[in-house]
Amino acid sequence: MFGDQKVCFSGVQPSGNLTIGNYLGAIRNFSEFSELYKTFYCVVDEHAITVRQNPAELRRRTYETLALYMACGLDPEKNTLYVQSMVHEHAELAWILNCYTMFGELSRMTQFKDKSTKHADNVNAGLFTYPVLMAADILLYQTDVVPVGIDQKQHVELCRDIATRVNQIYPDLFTIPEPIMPKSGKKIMSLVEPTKKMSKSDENTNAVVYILDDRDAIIRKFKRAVTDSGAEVRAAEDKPGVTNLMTVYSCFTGKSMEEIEREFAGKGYGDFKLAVGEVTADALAPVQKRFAELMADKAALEAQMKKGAEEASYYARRTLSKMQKKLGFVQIH
Ligand code: AQP
Repeated sequence: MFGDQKVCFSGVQPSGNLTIGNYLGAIRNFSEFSELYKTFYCVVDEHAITVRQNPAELRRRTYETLALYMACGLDPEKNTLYVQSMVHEHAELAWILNCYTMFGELSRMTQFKDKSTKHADNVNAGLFTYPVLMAADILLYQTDVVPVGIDQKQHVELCRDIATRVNQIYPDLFTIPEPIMPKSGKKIMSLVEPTKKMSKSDENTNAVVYILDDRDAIIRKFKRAVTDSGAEVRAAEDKPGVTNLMTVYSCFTGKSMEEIEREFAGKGYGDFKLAVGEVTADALAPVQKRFAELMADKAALEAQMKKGAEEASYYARRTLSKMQKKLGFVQIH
């Protein structure tokens, strides 16, 4: 909370082209908080460099991610939209919080285990302390709620533990945040390996539907999606492929799993996959159109980055300086 206003914070890494997982699990849900909360939505470029990035691509995706926030309905007048590396307080608070985070806690993070296996040649300290930077992102704004997909829940829980530990020493320094996940779409799975999360950094582009994929690519990818044995459109634990496609269909149409089962009773996977592709393409078309308009005006995006960073810094500075004072850092005004 800042004063009597509740705060919502979330972020997306510009570590690849954004997927329908990022959209359904996170970004699509951001705008519902705009009216009731003070909202901060950040492009977390500092998180992205925990894995090697091509600088030109990182720069391009940073603009694109900000433009996608707006294309997905976030009004910059009602939401603070900004880029993490432009607000230096994030990195500064992260250093301090590193000193309140235990090695054992970080070792238990499943994302670290997964990413250190995937990038075995570059298991850097940043990959290990990634959740501490995320805790700083959240705590700087005295955040009450963090809308995220389920893969980030463990990191928000660690953030709560860190904040509680600091508050035990310095009472009421941080608001303790809650993760908020959508009822449907909190974990969209890969189209090729449906037991694995859909990820923007997946090298197999057929496994992933990107928010900016054109209609033909979307329909083709869903047509080729791995389904399960049998031909019935039915959600079940032993049918992860079909269940995932039903989840996507449900997210875009608002229909329940039962309604979808009834709609496709007696029809084969072919009809169903085409329908999933079509509703996805229809839903993304207006986002893509708005995105193209926004990307055509780079100067406006840069002005937004500047304005957003100034707004965010105002709040971030207050929390950081409070923490520094408590720690005994000399402050000269
Ligand atoms: N497959 C998914 N289903 C639902 N939600 C998802 N999110 C990510 N993948 C899915 C949510 O999107 C938000 C932004 O994610 P991120 O950029 O912070 O990083 P991530 O969670 O590591 O996402 P990716 O796409 O898998 O990125 P890479 O490949 O770079 O690691 C978060 O709220 C996340 O939960």
